[in-house]
Amino acid sequence: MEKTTTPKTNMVFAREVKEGLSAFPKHLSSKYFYDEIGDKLFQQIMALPEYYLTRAEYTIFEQHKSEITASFSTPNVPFNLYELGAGDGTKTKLLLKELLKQKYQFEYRPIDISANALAQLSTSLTNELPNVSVRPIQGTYFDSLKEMGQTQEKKKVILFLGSNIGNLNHKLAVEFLMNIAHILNKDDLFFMGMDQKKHPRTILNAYSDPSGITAAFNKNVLTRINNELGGNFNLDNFIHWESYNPETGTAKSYLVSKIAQEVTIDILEQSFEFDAWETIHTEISQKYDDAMVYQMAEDAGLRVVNQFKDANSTFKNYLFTI
Ligand code: AVJ
Repeated sequence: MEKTTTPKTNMVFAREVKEGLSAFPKHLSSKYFYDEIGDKLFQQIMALPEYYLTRAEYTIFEQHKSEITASFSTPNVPFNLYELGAGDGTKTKLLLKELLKQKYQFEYRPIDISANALAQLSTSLTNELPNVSVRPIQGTYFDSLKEMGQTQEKKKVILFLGSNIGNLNHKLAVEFLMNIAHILNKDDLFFMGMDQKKHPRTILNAYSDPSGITAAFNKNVLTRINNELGGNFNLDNFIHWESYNPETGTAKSYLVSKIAQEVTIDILEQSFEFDAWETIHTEISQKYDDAMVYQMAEDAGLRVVNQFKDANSTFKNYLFTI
């Protein structure tokens, strides 16, 4: 009989885990934090008192929504509003409301890898903002960018919020921005949220909450290896550790092995040795300043045309064109 309860083995996941745990130092990608459990943990992170990012960006939208939407377009120029990694849309709804109020002609096109997340977002928009026309796109950033580039249509405004770019290292971030530059036409816009350098303690606290939710989020990659690849990680044998380098603006998350141990992953038919206090690097969350942003834009063929910030410059949203 077919086993329908076992999740389909993700071969890309298996290959990347094998590579990451065979490397020195060991690493795993933060993109694997996000499954149904991981999505819920991230929702809880956004509600933590220490995790200032979401609230800061929300405040920027509340305080500057009319200037922000006015910088996107005018009521007589219709456009498509794309959003990469739309999530639950709490912040975007503020902008959508304002666009409706100002009688802009637009279609909202949220893009997400998770069909489930898109379905939930569509339902909540139908209930809360029935006058917004919504056409979701299910897929990876990469595929959807390709699709956007091929369809020569209306003006486009692309949103990439929440400092999601911060999960990419410098080289990958510039490559990503180059892909954006490539699909933008003359009047198109790219609107991106980027967390800013600030007191190192504030940043460390945002990624090491005493309630342990961030630790659980980080360890979710091990849970997924256990469930989806037949691993036998004992989560209690690892601690979550955060570092922040104020010189580079890079926050890094690690899982640190408390003891010497061996972990077996059935699907890989392989065991991996950990020395006591050996690390697995799992995430980077880059913090920016204007000099960095302007340099990255220049390297990618983009131009900063506007920026919006909260009172303490905790967080900024930059508007780019080609
Ligand atoms: C969703 C990538 C913006 O890096 O701040 C939150 C993910 N990791 N706490 C971030 C995250 C740990 C978050 N991003």
